[in-house]
Parts: sequence; C-alpha cells; structure tokens
Amino acid sequence: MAKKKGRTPEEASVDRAAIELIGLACDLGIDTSFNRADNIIPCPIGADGLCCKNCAMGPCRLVGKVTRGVCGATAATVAARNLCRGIAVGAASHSDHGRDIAYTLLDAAEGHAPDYGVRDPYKLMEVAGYLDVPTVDEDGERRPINDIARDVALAAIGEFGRARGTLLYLKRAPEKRQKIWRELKLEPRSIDREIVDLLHRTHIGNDQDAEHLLHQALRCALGDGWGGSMLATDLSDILFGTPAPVQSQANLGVLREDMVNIVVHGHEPTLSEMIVAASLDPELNEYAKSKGAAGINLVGICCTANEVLMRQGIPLAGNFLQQELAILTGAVEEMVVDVQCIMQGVASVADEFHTDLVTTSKKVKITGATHIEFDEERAMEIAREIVKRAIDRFPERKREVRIPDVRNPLVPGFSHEYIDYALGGFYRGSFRPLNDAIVAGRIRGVVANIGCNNARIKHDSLHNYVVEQFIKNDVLVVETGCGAIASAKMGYMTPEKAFELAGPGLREVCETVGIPPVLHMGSCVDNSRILTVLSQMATEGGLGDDIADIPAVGLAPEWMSEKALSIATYCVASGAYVIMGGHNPVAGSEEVTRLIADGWEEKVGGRLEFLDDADEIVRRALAHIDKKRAALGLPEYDPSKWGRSGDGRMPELLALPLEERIEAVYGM
Ligand code: SF4
Ligand code: MSK
Repeated sequence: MAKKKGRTPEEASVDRAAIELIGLACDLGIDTSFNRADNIIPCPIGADGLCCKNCAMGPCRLVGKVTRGVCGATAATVAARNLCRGIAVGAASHSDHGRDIAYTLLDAAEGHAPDYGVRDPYKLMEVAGYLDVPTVDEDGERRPINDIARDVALAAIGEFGRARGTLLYLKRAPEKRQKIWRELKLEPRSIDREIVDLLHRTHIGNDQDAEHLLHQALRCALGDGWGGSMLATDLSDILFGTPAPVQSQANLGVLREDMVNIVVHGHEPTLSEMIVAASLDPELNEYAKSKGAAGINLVGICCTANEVLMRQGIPLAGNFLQQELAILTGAVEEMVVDVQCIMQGVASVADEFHTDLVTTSKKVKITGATHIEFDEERAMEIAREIVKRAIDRFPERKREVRIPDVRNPLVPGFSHEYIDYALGGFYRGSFRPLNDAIVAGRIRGVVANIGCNNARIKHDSLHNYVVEQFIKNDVLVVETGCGAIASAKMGYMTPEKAFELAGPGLREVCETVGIPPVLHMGSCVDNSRILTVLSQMATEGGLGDDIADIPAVGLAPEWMSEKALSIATYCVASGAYVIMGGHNPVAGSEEVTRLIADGWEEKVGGRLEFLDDADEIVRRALAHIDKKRAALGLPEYDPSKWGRSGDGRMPELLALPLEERIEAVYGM
C-alpha cells in the first residue's frame, strides 16, 4: 500500500495535550489512529459512495465508464443504499442503547436490580404522561412509584416493537411538524420496524429508487430521534437523575500521577454510575492507599464521560481521538468500556503499558481485553471488582508517567429542564426569555454543534473554529458528544468565556442568566434534548410554529460515526438545516447529493449538506439563521445595539484595583 507522508503532531491536532502525546507515541514507536490515518489512503470510490458489495456478484465499483453494477444498479441507487445502511446502523445503535436502559428500569422496578432505583420521580411522572401510563389508581390515589416505573419501562420497551399505530413520543413535536409527518407517511410505526424496513430495502433487487430509499431513511431516523434516543435520555434521567449544572474539568490533565486512574469509555451510564459510587467507597480508597496511591481518580472519555459528567461532575479526560492518548500517559490503571466508539487500537496501546482494558457489555468483546460481563442484578459487586482490579495495577506502572499539564474548567449539565428552570424559575419555567432574546436580536440564533472527531480531520480544529465564530456572532451554541468535549477543553463552557469571546448581545444574556455561551447538553443520545428545546421554542410563540421556522442550524463538523448520520437525518426530518464537515459520503451521485439537500428541503423543510471548509460552514449557517429571522419578520441582526449594559463593563471593572473599582461603581 502506498504510504502517505505522516503529519506532525501539530498538523494532527490543535489540542496541546494531544499534540504532546502524539509526539510521545511517535518517539516510542506506538501506533495510534493518527498515524494509521496517515498510512491508509481512503478508497476514493468507496469515499464517494460508489462501491456496492450488497451481493456476491460484486463488489461493483462504479467508476470511469462503469456506470452500473452487475445487477444494473445505478450510481444513485448504490450511493443512496450505502447512505441508508449507515443511517440504519446509527439508528440501531442509539435505539438499542435506549432499550437496554429500559430493561434496567424494568429490573429496578421489579426488584431484580437492587442497586438501581428511581432517582427522578418528577421525570418519571412526566414520561408516564407521554407513554399513557396512569399515575393514579381508580380512587385517584397516586400509584406506588415502582409500579409506575415498571409500566413506564414496559411501555418504553413496547415502542421498539409496537404492533399497531405510531410512536407515542411523536406528540412531543410541534403540531405542525406532526402534521407534516402524518401527511408524508413518515411517522415511525415502531423503532425496530423502521430500521428493519430500511435494511430490507437495501438488499439486492429491492428498492432501487434513490428518492424512495431516502424517504424511508427519514422515517427510520425519526424512530431514533423521537424514539430510541429520546427514550434513552428520559429513562437515564429517571434512573440516574436529570442533569443540572455542576463544576468539573476537561482534558488529559485531569489524570493524577499519585492516584489510581480509571477511565470509563463508551456510551451507557448503567455501569459507569456504579463505578462512580464504588470509586467513592472509603474501603476501596483505603485499599488504594495500601498500594501506595493517594486515592482513586475516575475520569471519562467520549459519551460515557458525558453521561457521568452531566450528573456527577466526573472530569472529562478527552474525546474520541484521545482514547489511545489517555493510555499513553502511562498513568491509566484501567480503561473500562461498554458500547460504541471504542477503537480496537486501545487494546494494542494498553499492551505497551500496565493498563487493564476491561470490556463489560454483553455485545462487545475486544481481542486481548479482559471481559467482565456486566449484570444489573450484581451491579455494585461487579463495579467494586472492576475498581479493585484497577487498584491492583497501580504498583505495576512500567513506563514513565507523562500527564500533560492541560485542563480547563467547565460548567456542564444543561438539560432542557434546567434551561427551562434557569429562564423562568421553578413555578414559571419557560423558554420565553430565550425566544424574546432571539426576537429582539440579542441572540442572533442557535447552533447545535455535535458529533465526533475524525482522524482525517485535524483533531478539534473545526469544532473550535466554528464554535468561536458563532459565539462572537451572538449565536448561542448548544453541544453534545465529542463536539461538546472539544469546547469543554477550550474553556468555552464557563460563564467567564462569555465576557471574553461572546458578541455583545449574547454576552448580555449570559451575564443576566449566568450561563456559559456554549451549553453542554449531554451525550450523543441526548441530541433528543435539543429536539425537545427546539419543540418548546416553537410552541412558546414568537418564532413561528415549527422547528423549521426557528433561526437554528445543526452541525457535525468532524463527524465519523454512522450514529452521526442518523442524528443528522432525524434533525433534517424534524425541519432543521444540518451541515456536516469532511467528505460527502454520496459525492459520487449528484442526484443523491441534490435529493438530501433540495429534495429533503422541499419535502420536510430541513436539508443536509456536507462541507469541508470551516469558513463556508460558518457563512452558510449564519446566512440560514438570518434568512429565518427575515422570514419571521424579526429585526436584522445588529450587534451595535447591545453590550452597553452595566454587566458588560465587568471585565473592565474587574481589571481595576479594588479601590478604583469601588470608585468607578459607587463614585466614592
Ligand atoms: Fe453489484 Fe448490484 Fe450486487 Fe451491488 S447489488 S454488488 S451493484 S451486483
Ligand atoms: S462518542 S458517536 S465519537 S460524538 Fe458519542 Fe463521540 Fe461521535 Fe462517538
């Protein structure tokens, strides 16, 4: 295979901690995704979506004079089928995660999982309402919490394979959106059915009309966004608590040389919440001290990290491309993984160190890793066993510890419930102040910046660039997944950053409400929280009556996973304009590229585009926001109107010595 020239660490990442450790990997001759990406030239035919291997007459590569596969499939059919398969896998992954959480709730309610219980009864009542589960008995008395929880879990599980009707959660969307779905026959019948239907269509000799295939892709993805993912979020909140702001820190500098370091990585909160509890156990901390450590330090990578960060304030060690780098510090005793986004490369890096790589999901084994299968019935016992193994590794460190001294504070935990509360208080919770700020023009619009890192894109470069541009332009940014971790590492998720970077209008709002200009809303499945925020904004009034009316854009500038494709598709089907960075996976078919942009916009109001230029992403996103503002009859964005409030002078005042500050404020 031809070998590409490798990038320098500075060309591979913008993150100082990552740069240091990529350099170390090169010095030690240890492979990571960064140098593997340099050494593997992507197949240009596959990259454009033009390679089909859906049957044994292929693979058929539609390139040059070859315009049809052996079966006669066209480029549009092949590209659309490939995209549909990615969307189906992404939807399956999120949704199966949601199903597992539903079974944990069922086990907890029935007494089979004694370490779990209902931690947020308010959310349980709310979800019971959505799922038509009665909360009072025939005499009007409130039913026991565990009975409600059991019925909620069973109703949720029922949504995956419901026999008749359509998903119950669709009614959480604005009425206008529900009507669009109804008229277009896009309402998912059940979560599993739409995934199976979409996969079925991509079998040889089945659906061979790109537009028709892509229509089912919208329906399948809606089953993820308004089904599997939304249930995963809600049921996790019921079991582990609905997030509210906490303080924490982000980047590899959260590892501690003098402590037993355990990294939780993957996506599900079920085991990691137990590990949080075990890591605080005084007995286990004493055991760690008996091995020469100062205690136990728990940190996270990827979306398991986001789950335990949002609820428990557990520090973020890094995002997707930092999983191997964490082990390279030589300080990680154990990496505990569950499902999704776990690179097989972590096993070979762990082999070079004393790190114990532990797989825990029934669905995931990695050759070379220790498998300790998680069982909800013995949750705490297993979590303690895992923590004890980590402690036993502490005296076995075999290489120099190199923890980059890089970390930034953050305030995560912005569930839609908390935003509602922050804007209106407990009794008058409301999105009205947010809508008003957009209507007035203090906030120009909203960008949801989500998604992964991609080893073919300079790590965090696009996330950081676009987020900074948006907040400077008075656009409120909400984030999930690895994009959120990128911002956390930059310090964008502190209210102080609003003083420094945000445009004058956004700064006024951040100062008044006491929020950062970039809000961390959770893990990849928690993009459902963003759907809920958009729905509430649309029904609050002043910004139209549908998600498509709101001056908002969805971005995934460094995406790589099939889940990101499903997220993008359900956002489009919900009416949003979505821009994804990097290479267009259907670039080989102009027809499919047009269908997912203009075609979907005509059909559902949202459009999907792939752009690899950061400035163009920002330009088109701002243009879309301004177009939506104009359509709503809102005043043109004018930053010169804002920023002269008293609070806006805070940075200037804080820079003064105390005496002068008192004089400036009080004139004495
Ligand atoms: Fe080739 Fe058609 Fe088979 Fe695909 S389905 S591999 S295009 S023959
Ligand atoms: S972990 S899906 S790399 S966001 Fe959710 Fe990060 Fe993307 Fe995985």
